[in-house]
Amino acid sequence: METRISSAARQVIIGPDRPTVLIGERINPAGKKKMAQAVLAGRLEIVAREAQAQERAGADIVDICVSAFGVDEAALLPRAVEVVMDATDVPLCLDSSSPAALEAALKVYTGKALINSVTGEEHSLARILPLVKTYGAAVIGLTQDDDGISRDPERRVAVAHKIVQRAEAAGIAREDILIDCLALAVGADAGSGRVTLETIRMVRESLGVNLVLGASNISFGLPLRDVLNSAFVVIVSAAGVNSLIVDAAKVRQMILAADLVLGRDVRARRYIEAYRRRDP
Ligand code: THG
Repeated sequence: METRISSAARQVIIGPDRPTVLIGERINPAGKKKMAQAVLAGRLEIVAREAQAQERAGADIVDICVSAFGVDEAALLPRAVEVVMDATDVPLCLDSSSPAALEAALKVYTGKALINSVTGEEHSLARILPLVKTYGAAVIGLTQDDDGISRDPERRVAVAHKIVQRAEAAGIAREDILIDCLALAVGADAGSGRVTLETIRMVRESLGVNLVLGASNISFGLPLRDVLNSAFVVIVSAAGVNSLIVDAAKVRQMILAADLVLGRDVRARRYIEAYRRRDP
C-alpha cells in the first residue's frame, strides 16, 4: 500500500519497502519562544526560513503548526501555507485540531496535502473526514478517542479500526490514511514505548495501512533528548513505521542507516549519496 502526498512540483510516496519519509516538525511554536512571538505578530519570515532549512536537512515533507495561545489559526495557517509554498517545493502536512483552520489552509494549498489530523472522537470524524474527501487529501489518524489516549494497545488498535472504517465509509481510500499509534513521554510513564510498539505491531498486522509517528514526544522532559529520539526512531522503523514527524537535521543520519540495514535503500544509494554530500 502506497500513500502519495504532493506539492505542485513534487510527489512523496510512503510505503513499506520505501525509504522512511521524514516530516519536518520544526514549524511549531510549542517550546519556541521566538517563533511563538513572530507567529503571534503575523511575521512569517521565520516560518519560510525554517521550511527551507528543514528541506536542506533532508525533510521530505514539512509539518506546519501555528497553534499557540492567542493565535487565530483559521487566519494564520493559510498564510503560513502560502509563505512556505513560495519558499520551497516540499509537500506540506497541515497540523491543526481546528477544522476551520484546516479548511482555510486546504483552500490555498496546491497539491495533495497531508491533514494532521483526525481522531476517533465523533466531532473530529464528522468534521475532518469530509475535508479529506472534498480536497482529495490524505490524513493522519490518531489512536485516541472521546476517552482520551489509552494505555491499552488493544484499545488504541480499536480506535485505528474505527477511523479506517469511518474514512472508507466516507469514500476515502485506505492508502490515504496514515495511522499514528502515538508516542508519549517515557519520562512520565516508562511503559509508554512498549505500548506504542505493541500498537504498531497490531495495527500493521490487522489493517496493513502505512504508519506515521510523532517520535520526538518520547523524550519530553528528559536530558539528552537526541540520544533517546535516535534510539526510538530506529526501533520504530524496525517495527514498521514508514514516516516520522521529527527534526530531520537530527535524525536523518540514523534513519539513512536504519533504512539501509532494513533493506529499504537498494544498493545503499541514498546512504552513499548523503555521505558524498556531507559537510567536509
Ligand atoms: N503526532 C502527530 N502530529 C504531531 C505530534 C504527534 N504534531 C505535533 C507533535 N506531535 C510533533 N511535533 C513536535 C514539534 C516539536 C517538538 C516535539 C514534537 C519539540 N520541540 C522542542 C520542545 O518543545 O522542547 C523545542 C525545539 C527547539 O527549541 O528547537 O520537542 O505525535 N500526528
